Amino acid sequence: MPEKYLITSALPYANGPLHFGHIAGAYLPGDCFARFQRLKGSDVLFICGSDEYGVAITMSSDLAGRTPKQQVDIFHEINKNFFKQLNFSFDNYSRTTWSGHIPTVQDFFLDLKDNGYIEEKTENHLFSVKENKFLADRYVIGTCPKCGFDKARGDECPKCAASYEATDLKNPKSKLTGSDLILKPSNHWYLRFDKFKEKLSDWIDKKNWKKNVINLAKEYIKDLKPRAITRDSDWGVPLPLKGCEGKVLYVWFDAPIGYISSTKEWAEKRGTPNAWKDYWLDPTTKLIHFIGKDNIPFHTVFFPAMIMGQNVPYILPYDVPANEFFLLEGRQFSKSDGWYIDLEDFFKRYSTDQIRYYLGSNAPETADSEFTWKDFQARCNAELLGKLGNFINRTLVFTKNNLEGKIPEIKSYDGDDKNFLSQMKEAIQKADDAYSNFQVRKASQILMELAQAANVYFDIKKPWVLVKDPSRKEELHTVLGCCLECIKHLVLIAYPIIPSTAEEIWHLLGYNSKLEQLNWDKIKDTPVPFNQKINEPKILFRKIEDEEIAEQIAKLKKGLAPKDKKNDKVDSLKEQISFDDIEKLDLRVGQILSAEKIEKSKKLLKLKVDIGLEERQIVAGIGEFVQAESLVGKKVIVVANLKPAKLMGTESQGMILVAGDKEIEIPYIKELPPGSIVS
Ligand code: B3M
Ligand code: ZN
Repeated sequence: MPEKYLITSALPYANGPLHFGHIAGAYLPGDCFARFQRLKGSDVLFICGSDEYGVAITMSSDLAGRTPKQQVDIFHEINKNFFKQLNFSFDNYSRTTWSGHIPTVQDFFLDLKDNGYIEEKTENHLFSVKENKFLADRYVIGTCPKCGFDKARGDECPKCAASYEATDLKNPKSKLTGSDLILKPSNHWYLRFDKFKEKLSDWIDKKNWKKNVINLAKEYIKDLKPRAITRDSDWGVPLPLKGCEGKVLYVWFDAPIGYISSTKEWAEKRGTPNAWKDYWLDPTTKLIHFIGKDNIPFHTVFFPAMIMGQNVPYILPYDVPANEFFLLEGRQFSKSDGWYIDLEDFFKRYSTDQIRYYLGSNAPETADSEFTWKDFQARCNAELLGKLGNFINRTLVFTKNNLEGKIPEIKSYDGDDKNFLSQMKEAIQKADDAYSNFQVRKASQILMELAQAANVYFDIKKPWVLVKDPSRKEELHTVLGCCLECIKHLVLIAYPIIPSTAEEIWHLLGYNSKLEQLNWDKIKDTPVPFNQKINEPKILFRKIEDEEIAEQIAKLKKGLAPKDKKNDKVDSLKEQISFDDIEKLDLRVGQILSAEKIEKSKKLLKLKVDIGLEERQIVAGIGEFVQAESLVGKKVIVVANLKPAKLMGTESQGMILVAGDKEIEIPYIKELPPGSIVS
């Protein structure tokens, strides 16, 4: 029986675009593991999706002037596409607003309640007099009770991963208004996590997980207290009790159950609605949660306790490989601070496998690691191109030019050949171990060490000398035979990290099959067939030039520099107009329904705008300054009585108001509906 793996990557909040910082920790390692296990013949299901409830969403949608639903609709699509662009192999990418999620979560709650683990209590909660409401989670900011970090959130500390009640924070304040908070009684439902102490400790004692994961989990188990699992909000999974309107379940109660509901959605989509049980209810399934270190307590303590306390025999995690953080040139990625990589621009210049390799070879497995443009260039040029690409290219070109493009037969071996072959065997075994133990970084090192050893072998054997001497034909065949065999080994080791390049090399070696449908051990043990015709060699990786890296670094630094608020030159004022002239303008609030680039134009965006009375198509010259998707849902000021005109062949029925010309800022309307008059 093949091993069965249920692999999850943390469900990202659909409240903003993901960046490489997220990908390196909880996502790429999950994808590499899933791809490796499939190649090993395991039965694999790889699950993810958007986390769409909770304060992380409502707060960001408030700030963006959108409804929570509009917010999650936008970022679910953007993030899903980002994963597609990175060639992720999720079997399902769901969202927690999927209808099947709600009953699954509510059943958890009702079971836990029936089993005596949930109680209703009236306790003091943080209340903002100024805003006249209770504040929780990210609406509260204060000093972490554990590490003293002064910008800790109401439910968890982004610095030390501590998780607590908002009332535990020192000096709590409203995140939005900065106002002081008072304590006021309110009723909520509490999960008696304290009742799971013993069961959790016995369970975790048998685990052989990463040290930091085990240690943090144990620390939490020691100190388990009842915790509020409800919130006052209209955005979330409703509490399934009568008379509790306006109460929803806390996002960390519903989100991990999203792994189960995403699997249910997968099963429904493929027409076998019960297939999720083959994974979640089979005790031999190995459930692996790939997460960032800040999510450790929820995956190793709170979610397992919830599973233990309800009635469905769901499996508990087999392992929780939590990774550290991935930074950008020494500090956290932050779009609002200008410290980020423009992804659209990135993918115009670089390939998916270049970034996958870079993130994999630099994965923050044991300590924080970082993206630096120089290191990205060095790894792409010196390793992917200089070691791997170079060896593959010189071998294939030599085979094409001197052996009629056919795999030669190996008839005899000398010591060097044998040594080279055993290096391949050893590398494959080491890579197998590394991938099995979630060590992508190590696997990438093994890949490059083998490529380097192969280049050394090629140089020592000098096939360009052998080919000139007909009496050394057999030797020549052995050398090229060994090199081609080595390419096969490199393909296998490379596949989980750079799958499309690996498929391409596999094809260049003359195979018609798809690597992903084959088996690691079979490929390893079957020599590349004698006489197989290779395909036309081609360059696999492009060299990254110094100038383009200098340009990227300059762009990053410019993004960070404080914006010069004062214009060097302020345009002089236009001629005065009368109030009647103003009266002629019909300005309205319009909501942008869609936004797309107009082909062949750098600047123009085609917008569909709802102006209350009708839908308009407006062409705006702002494409250089904003990402089209980021406009969707926003409310802007529209000149509604401007005569229609054609811009690059596209009709524009109005104009939107923006400030600035070299750099622009768009004034957004927060509350008023489309159609409202602006005067
Ligand atoms: N969305 C937290 C985060 O993105 C959260 C993970 C949920 S996993 C069930 O950091
Ligand atoms: Zn802390």
